Amino acid sequence: MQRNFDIVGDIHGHADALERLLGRLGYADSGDGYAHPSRQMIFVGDFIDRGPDQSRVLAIARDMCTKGSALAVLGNHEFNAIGWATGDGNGGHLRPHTLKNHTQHRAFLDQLKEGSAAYLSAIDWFRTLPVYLDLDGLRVVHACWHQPSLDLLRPYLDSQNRFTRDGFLLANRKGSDVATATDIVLKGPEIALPPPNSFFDKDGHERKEARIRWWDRKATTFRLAAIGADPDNLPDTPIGSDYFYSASKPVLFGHYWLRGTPELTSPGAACLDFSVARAGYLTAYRWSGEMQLSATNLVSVPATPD
Ligand SMILES: [Mn+2]
Repeated sequence: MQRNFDIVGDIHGHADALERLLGRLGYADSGDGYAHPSRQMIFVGDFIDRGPDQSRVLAIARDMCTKGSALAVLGNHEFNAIGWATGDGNGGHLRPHTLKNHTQHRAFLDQLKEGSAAYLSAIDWFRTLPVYLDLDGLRVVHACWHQPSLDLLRPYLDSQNRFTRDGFLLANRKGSDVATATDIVLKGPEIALPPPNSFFDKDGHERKEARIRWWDRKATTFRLAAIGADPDNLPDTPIGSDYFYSASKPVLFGHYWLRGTPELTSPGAACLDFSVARAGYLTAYRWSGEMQLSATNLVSVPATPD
């Protein structure tokens, strides 16, 4: 039987927006968690960090996953949360407790109360999330579907595409093939700009690598493909990368903090992160078996109701 899915972008602790979106999509909570009579939800990850109601977001999503009303994949923020909570065997942690890492994770640590039963339970749940879903007619991943990276990760994932214990350790070992592939899949590919080109990101840091619009097959030059850089500062030279998605099965993903009114990024690859955590939109795609995605199937709610 054809399964119908509503795929939802990054939530980052915005439980009110999630509940409004669930309502818009016809999911109701009759006392036993949110469910839809004929559809399932899929979360693209990044439930946590930044937003005000992270515990409530986790309660809603986890309950839906437990009861079969939803599926979910691992986001880079959950990956980082597991690393923050996991010892490295030398008195430190897989994700170092630096000021920068703490700042990024602080709202979660404060709201869940680091070390509490609720906190440990959330980390345990994150460990059960698959890196990707390859379903009948549909693919879901947090940041980028890149088959060579997914193939490389294969030995480090279990039969349900979750990191094995050793796989997770290697994925945190900077510079390893496994860590590089994990970064591409959970954070998206970056390509070195031809020297001497560089640009300054939103935090004022000079960057010599650019994230690219891997979902847009027409974005063939640095100027067209780079994200977060002023196009005038980028060369008009071809990228020449294997990151562009060309499979016939559509892929849905989040992660990219896109701005403005939600729109379809591509008929074969749709980003669903329209920055609910920056006063944007929480966005879903209502998928009912189509091979070519359509903008008419996007459903959004604003971060705060009008
Ligand atoms: Mn992300």
